[in-house]
Amino acid sequence: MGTTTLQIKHIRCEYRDNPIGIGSRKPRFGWQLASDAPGTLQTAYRIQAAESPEALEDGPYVWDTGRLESDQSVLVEYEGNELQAARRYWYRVRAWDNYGGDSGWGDAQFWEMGLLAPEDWEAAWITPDPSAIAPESEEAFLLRREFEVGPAPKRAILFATSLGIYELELNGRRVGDWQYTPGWTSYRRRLQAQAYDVTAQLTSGGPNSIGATLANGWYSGDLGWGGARNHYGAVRALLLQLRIEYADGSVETVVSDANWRASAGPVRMAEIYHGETYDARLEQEGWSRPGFEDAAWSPVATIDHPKSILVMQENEPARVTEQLKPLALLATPGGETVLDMGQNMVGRLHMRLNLPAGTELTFTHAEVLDQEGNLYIANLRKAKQQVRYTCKGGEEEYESRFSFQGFRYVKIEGWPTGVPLDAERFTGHVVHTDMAPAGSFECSHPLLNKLQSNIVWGQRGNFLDVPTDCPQRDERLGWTGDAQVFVRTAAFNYGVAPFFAKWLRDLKADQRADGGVPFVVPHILDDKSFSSAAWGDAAVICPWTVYQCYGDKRVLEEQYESMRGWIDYIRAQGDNELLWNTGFHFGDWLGLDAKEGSYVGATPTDLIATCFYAYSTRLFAKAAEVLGREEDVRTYGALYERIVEAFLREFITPGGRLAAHTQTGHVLPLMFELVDGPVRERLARTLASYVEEQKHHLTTGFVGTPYLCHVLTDNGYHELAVKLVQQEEYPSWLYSVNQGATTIWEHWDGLKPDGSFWSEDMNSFNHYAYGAVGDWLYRAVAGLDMVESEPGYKRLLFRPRPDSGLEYAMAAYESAYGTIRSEWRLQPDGTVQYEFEIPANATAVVLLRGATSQSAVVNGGTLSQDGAQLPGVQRFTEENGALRLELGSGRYRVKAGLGSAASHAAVSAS
Ligand code: RAM
Repeated sequence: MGTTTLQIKHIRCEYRDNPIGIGSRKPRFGWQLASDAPGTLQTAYRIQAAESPEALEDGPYVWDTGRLESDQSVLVEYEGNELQAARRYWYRVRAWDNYGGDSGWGDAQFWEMGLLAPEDWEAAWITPDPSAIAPESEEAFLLRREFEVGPAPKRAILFATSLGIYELELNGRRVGDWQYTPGWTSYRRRLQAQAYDVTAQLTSGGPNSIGATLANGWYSGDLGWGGARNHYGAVRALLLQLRIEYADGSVETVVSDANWRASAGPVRMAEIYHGETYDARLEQEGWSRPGFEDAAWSPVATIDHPKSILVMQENEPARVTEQLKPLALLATPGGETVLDMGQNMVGRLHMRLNLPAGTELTFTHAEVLDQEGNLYIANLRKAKQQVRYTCKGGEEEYESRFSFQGFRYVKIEGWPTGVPLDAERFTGHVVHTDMAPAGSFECSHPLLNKLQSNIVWGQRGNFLDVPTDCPQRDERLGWTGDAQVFVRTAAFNYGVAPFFAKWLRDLKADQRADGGVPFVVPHILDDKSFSSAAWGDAAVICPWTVYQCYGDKRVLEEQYESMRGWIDYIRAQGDNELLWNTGFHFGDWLGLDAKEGSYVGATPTDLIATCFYAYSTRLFAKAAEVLGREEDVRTYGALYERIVEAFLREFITPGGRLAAHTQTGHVLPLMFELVDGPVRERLARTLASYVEEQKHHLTTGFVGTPYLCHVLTDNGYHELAVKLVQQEEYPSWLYSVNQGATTIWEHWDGLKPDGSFWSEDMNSFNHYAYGAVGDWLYRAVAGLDMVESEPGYKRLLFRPRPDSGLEYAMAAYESAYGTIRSEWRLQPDGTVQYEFEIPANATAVVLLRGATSQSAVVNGGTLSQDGAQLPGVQRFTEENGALRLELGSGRYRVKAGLGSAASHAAVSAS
């Protein structure tokens, strides 16, 4: 035992605590270390896994790494005996550190495997007999079955999936709290199954009953703005398998088969876009409990549907994550009764009612009120977002479970006159993929803090199993471009590795043989809706970003051929393999410099396409390097160089001017580092002058906006970037904030200064794309970043910029290693107080512009001659007008001067 207090905590399997239903045959493990000693690094670890907690003590083990000298504490891959379907494994982890500390064994954890192969499924796909219930009916139908359970079941796991959305009940109680299962994937090739531990819900030694409700959902409901239904098929079906294990090791299985019964139920209509119609009088008391009389129910039919497409749930499930109380009950000038939830949210309205039986209520959901203050629904296009509820009488509770709405306001119709309407009876249930909250950003500017909140709400509203463009109109699709621009910001706010890993597998599944990438994933549009620059680049940028933010190499391995496919696709376009100047592109979508009547910004699409081609090729070459694919490193590295040369020849004049006079045109080559030296300086200067000429306004659209502030900051114009983001007049981020936005808008002027709206055909008030400025707030304003060569926040880069016009900024982030924090605050005496937090087994480079080693005070001590004397401080140097500290884990308070603006030359982090 060493002298330190090394502890092991937060032990995870595949990003989760004690998960069940794991589909990977090589799950990965991670843990965090805690220690009082600054500069703690892991030097070795040991993992043991066994089939019972007892066997963890002295075997037999299915895996024992022995003591392994390694600093890896994140995503350590299983390498033991072959794992068996539906089996639970126990594991424990121990670590040693650089001070000789030994954590001892951490608490025993488990993970449990799901069904792994088609043969593991004994169940049959079932659907109501079509002669009794029409397969294409709008209603959600019910399926049920009774079964016997022997005495003292030890463990019962229920596996289920469906064509359509299902919800299960067991003995009258809901199974789990997951919403909209099985989620949305490229259903033709991939369908997720869920696993639920229902041991506690079973009645031991007696009759039990399962009930399932099955609605259309994404599978067979209305999807896409064309009004088409049945994208994946017209027949909904359920596949269910309950595995009951007894103490003596025997196993019984209850499956979906021809013995089930079917019926219509209270959900008369349920659609993702349109809402739900529910007649509570049609509820059948006790339908999912044993003993229910189902003689009047109809038989079910079994159908053929492949089981080879089944995968276990890959990302976190969607859940109700927050409940909002209405802010107000409004009587609008038009005479409407409207609940104001105070927040543009996604999910559904939960209600407690006590009205006469047969009362019919209608709830219409909307994002905004119009100029007069009445409900505005024109921007929903064909999506009805309407819930109709017929009361059964007495105290009753309801929320739509097979449809979700994007809304802040709800109009209530049909409330009986004379009965007071109490807003307290309504609650907004916020639903999204239950990603682990990760980051927070705060600064001295209240409107920027509101912007950050709006970005987070935009993410919550649009990360409902798939990264969607918007959650309210007849769209709600996995637009690749939107996901690509937002992924880095998303990864700051929440843990999104499983969420993107899943979606990227769908991208790969829907990618064409020629490498073309659909506009939306899952792909449900027509055959032509493929392969726009900056949209298709999601195939490369998203996996790379997940790798960067989590150090997750598997996502690169899995997507590698998909990434290459996209590059090769571009290369094959037109007759010049180095420029991309053919085909359809969305361009700088919604750029303000677009011609009248067009959505495509003024930046030439071939410039955008070639910039992204270069960028994706470079990222692919980097991925090849990470995975050790030497030949690809050479081939694609050389291709990248040639694309850059071709780009320079085509778009930069011999004098170093860019041939496109737009902000976005300048942003891209700077951001993607296609220009260097004097050309870089000139482009940056020109970009800055455009922003100045526009009086600190942007003109950028989807493609330029995410990077605009970054390139200003990185090229010596940080103050200008801060001015830009503080701009309150239209067009700007804060314009919408001042207009009362609680989410990010699709258009800079979704709501115009006079209260009128942008055109109703495309005006979402919950579109996260422009929220992509969030990652700049974290990285550039608060200074929380990482060194690219040690991804996943193994080596941090703190580069705070107090010389910005703000007084204070703070960012915190829950990394795989633990909490990271960067904070700075201007002091009345003109110095800056910095605070940094670095978790164990991570290190940091800190760059403090204007600070000197003579005057800086670190945790109350001076650096003086021998920096190593200060605990945790490993090295310090002064370079390019900045103090550079290398720190080990721990908490640091640094007080330092700010220097003069002139001393703030670009400082690098290598
Ligand atoms: C709109 C979507 C999305 C965008 C595409 C090009 O329909 O809302 O945000 O990526 O167009």
